[in-house]
Amino acid sequence: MSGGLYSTEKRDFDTNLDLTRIKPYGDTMNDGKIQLSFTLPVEDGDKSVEAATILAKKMGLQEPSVAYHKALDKNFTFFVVYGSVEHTVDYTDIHVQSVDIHAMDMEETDKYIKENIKRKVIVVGASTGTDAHTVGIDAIMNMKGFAGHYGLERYDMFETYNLGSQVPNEELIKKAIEVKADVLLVSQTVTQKNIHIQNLTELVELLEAEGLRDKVVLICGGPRITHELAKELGYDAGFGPGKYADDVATFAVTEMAERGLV
Ligand code: B12
Repeated sequence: MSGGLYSTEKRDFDTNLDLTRIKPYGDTMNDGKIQLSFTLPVEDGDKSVEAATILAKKMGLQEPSVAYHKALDKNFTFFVVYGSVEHTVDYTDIHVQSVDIHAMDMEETDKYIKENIKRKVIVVGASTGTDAHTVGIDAIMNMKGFAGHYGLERYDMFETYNLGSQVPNEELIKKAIEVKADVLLVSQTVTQKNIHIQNLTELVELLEAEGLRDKVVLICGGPRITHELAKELGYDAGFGPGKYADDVATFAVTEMAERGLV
């Protein structure tokens, strides 16, 4: 995207910008200003404000100031701290793996399926493990879709099964076998204690044990899922925020056609 927000070319609106040494932007270029929030397990008051300031200094923030603090209850206080970071990042030296496709729209994808797969594509999706967040998987699958992008249920050429949330991996696999799924969609929102890695890895292992891994297109998604992480965990692709049914549908059907899963 030449000249766009993510361009690595020199931008001319601020001559102080050096993409080999970027810093957070607050009010002026390179001021390094950031804001962070956290909770301390102590009573609200001058002493806990000082504790928050010391903590921010120890984290490397220059001139930290507590902009906001509020008692959550007697023994817990929430803080918002402002300060500057010294560190810089060489933006020109960053290379990330992402799904490199031009997303087709709904009509184009339906046409692609009719011409290349010649039957309906069967999709089973769920939020797995203990994860109760459904909005992400619904955004991809539901008829009405999300942010102006229709979900897979609306496509003529997808047959979809959205199993909802807190679905054990075994149940997802059982459904996949029952309906002869071509594509499995897994949503993981909660990442505390790396529970998403555990759930996602377990699913790959179970699919391998059932001899199913190579027979399906396996896709995961969620707010902290990157394509790189998904590939590392043995998935075909991973989609995070800003990705919609169009991206997922395009990837799934082109992957099926390329792998001869027709
Ligand atoms: C709504 C919500 C809830 C609701 C969920 C209701 C529901 N039916 O979904 C309720 C209240 C139940 C809930 C509960 C909890 N929540 Co909650 N919740 C949220 C909240 C506010 C919004 C999430 C959301 O709907 N986002 C909108 C969707 C559209 O975004 P998305 O999921 O990222 O989806 C997009 C992409 O990621 C991608 N995508 C997502 N899934 C998939 C799947 C596939 C296959 C593909 C291809 C793409 C894809 O496509 C989507 C569209 O672009 C977030 C905070 C926030 N503002 O994000 C916290 C948040 C996710 N929750 C959090 C937590 C901690 C919890 C609880 C543990 C709280 C508690 N202590 O009880 C519980 C967990 C319950 C459980 N067992 O899972 C944390 C997670 C922190 C972490 N890193 O793990 C967050 C970030 C809040 C926070 N700041 O602490 N939560």
